[in-house]
Amino acid sequence: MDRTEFDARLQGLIQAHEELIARKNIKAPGGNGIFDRYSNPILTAAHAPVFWRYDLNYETNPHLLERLGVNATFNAGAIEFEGRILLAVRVEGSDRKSFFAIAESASGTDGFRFWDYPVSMPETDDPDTNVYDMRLVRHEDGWIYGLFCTERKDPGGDMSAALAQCGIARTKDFLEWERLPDLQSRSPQQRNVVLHPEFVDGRYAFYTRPQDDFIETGSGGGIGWGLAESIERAVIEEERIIDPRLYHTIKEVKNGLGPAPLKTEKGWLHLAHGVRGTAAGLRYVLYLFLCDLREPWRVTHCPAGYFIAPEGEERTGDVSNVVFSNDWVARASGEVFIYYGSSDTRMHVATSSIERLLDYVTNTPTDPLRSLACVERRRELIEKNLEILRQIKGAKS
Ligand code: M1P
Repeated sequence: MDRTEFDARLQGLIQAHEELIARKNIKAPGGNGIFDRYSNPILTAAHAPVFWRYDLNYETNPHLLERLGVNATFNAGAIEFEGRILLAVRVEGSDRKSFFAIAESASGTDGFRFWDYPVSMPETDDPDTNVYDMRLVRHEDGWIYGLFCTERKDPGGDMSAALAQCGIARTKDFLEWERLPDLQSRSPQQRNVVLHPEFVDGRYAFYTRPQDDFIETGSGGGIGWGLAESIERAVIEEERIIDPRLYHTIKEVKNGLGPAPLKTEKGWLHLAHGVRGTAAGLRYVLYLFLCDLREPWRVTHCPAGYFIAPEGEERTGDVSNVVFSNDWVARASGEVFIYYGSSDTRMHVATSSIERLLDYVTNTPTDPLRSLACVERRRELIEKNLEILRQIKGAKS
């Protein structure tokens, strides 16, 4: 490639990237009243800056080849910071290693642009092989915490055997990160650990997801709860399951908390993922539940079934049939931005409001766990609705 061709191709790459970022995102038509999807993903691998991927020097890269590919951008932490929305995105290189990078948007629904440099997350004495799925929490102690999964090879296992634990870091500006020791608990593996934003009995409170194996939760599983005296050396001595797995539900195989809960007048509002097995593999959906304000470990409402399930292009990707959320943002207006990854490939946003979510979570019946009970409940609704429709028809004639 001569210099003129090189320059033209580079201009083309930069222009295509700018057009992608400038693309407006609008609410998708339809919807079920509970939340609104947006038409486009908010982040894809193609949103990674051109200068992260290509060597732009003609002398060292005369064919303008991509040197460091990006495979996917998904499962982001999210926070409102100085009036803008920041995402701590899980960026996965083509070498399979994930890292965090901050993407920023004024609207929260489009225009996300990565900061120039990804986060260089400090390591502990035991270096992480892979880090991912950060939950951002503004804690009442004054710090912003990022809790994430840190994965290392299991020295006792085969080539794929890994150990997952909870990494903890904190920041004030998303530029400097202080890494703290990993969370210690009695479980051999931990993923989907979330920090509660307030002290409970003067201690740090964590939602956990104990599991026996890297993929399988084993005999236990479920969303757990535990307290630690300190965050500088976080140790959970006792873990109790507050939201267990259940036979023939959306969370039969496993579940895990998404973001830290939102404090509302009716309780702590939670978003979580539930996983069930199918002949085509695992299916990940999102669900909501509510916990008591004074006893955040006590579930008060749990609507049956899923809140968001993969749809359309969300269904396919590196790990298909997955929606996964690890953060949401409640704005002062009551609007809620729900950020979720689809099929371990891209990021989306859906919007709702605290009012709509509380209506959904407090008025949707729980799972009766039997087909006949489900039919009877649906018949009651049909009967009431048919009466309303008869009245409407009568009023018209
Ligand atoms: O591949 C689907 C998801 O699998 C894991 O979630 P969980 O521990 O609940 O099974 C995580 O690796 C997550 O990042 C991923 O999206």
